[in-house]
Amino acid sequence: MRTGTRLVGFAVGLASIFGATYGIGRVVDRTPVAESRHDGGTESRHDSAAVPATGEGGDPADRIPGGLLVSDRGYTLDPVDAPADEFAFRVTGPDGQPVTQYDVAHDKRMHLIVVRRDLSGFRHVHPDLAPDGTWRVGTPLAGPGQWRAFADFAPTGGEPLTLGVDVTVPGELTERQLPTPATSTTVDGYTVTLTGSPQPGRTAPLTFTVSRDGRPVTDLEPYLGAYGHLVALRRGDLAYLHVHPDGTPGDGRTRPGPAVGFLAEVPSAGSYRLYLDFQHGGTVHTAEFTVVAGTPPTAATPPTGTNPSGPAPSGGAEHGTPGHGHN
Ligand SMILES: [Cu+2]
Repeated sequence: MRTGTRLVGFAVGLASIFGATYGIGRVVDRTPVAESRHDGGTESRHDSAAVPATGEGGDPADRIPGGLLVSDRGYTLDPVDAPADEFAFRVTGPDGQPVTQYDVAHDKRMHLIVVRRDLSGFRHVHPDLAPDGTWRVGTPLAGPGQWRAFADFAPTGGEPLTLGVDVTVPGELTERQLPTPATSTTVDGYTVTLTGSPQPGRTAPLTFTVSRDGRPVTDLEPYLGAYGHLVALRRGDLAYLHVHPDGTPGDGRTRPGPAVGFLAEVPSAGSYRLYLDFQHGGTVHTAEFTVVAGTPPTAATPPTGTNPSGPAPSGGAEHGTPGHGHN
């Protein structure tokens, strides 16, 4: 464990709650901060680079879902000290040096996802790379808690990777219950409904339908090269699944809403939290759903038939309600 002098005292309360995790606070700075720069990079697209680094091959690490390892295939996620309003990290490569060359995937060279261990507080941001290999972004950590930070990237010359690290933000912790499974949610005035159900070990379609004020939204804007960007996290260990859209803008068949389709495969039965980023009106919105994998697919009811009065439990999900704690 790293030295975390600012965690003294705070760690006492957390230790009993998160016995299996380790916290790091502001780690000791080891490198002078280089001036951050915006760099669009080469905008080569990697839509076809959909294969996660894990999940194939004979290496034991290949069978582990993404995001569970802080170090994999010689690459290590390494948070560095930063001002309170920033989050900063590096990725060190097989040679022990910070990686400075990254391929663009989904329009960006680095996708940073953060979420509390209780699956609240999800943010998906894009840091800026300094010449010395330090990534910096205005901190996405919205308050106290035990957070997980995922770096989703493809080092030039290497395979795509998602590494994860725990980060503790000191303060009074209020653990949130995982919302119950539902097929409809609202965010920023939009109603998003979900049809389909993730199935362990095989690919299943997930379709999100976006409406606003009772009308289908048909002018979604491309975000990260798609009309939606979906991350799924497994309850219990926060295994990370970056799910890829079924179709891309301009391919002749993919329309800008109201439906946004994905093909998803989850590694096991259990509860997952889905985070759908979509852009409309120049703003990115995130719709969140709790789903239980391993239950029969929900009926493909048209979105207009959805009860707007609130989250309706999906059929067959009752035995997977939060609090069961099986994984
Ligand atoms: Cu991203």
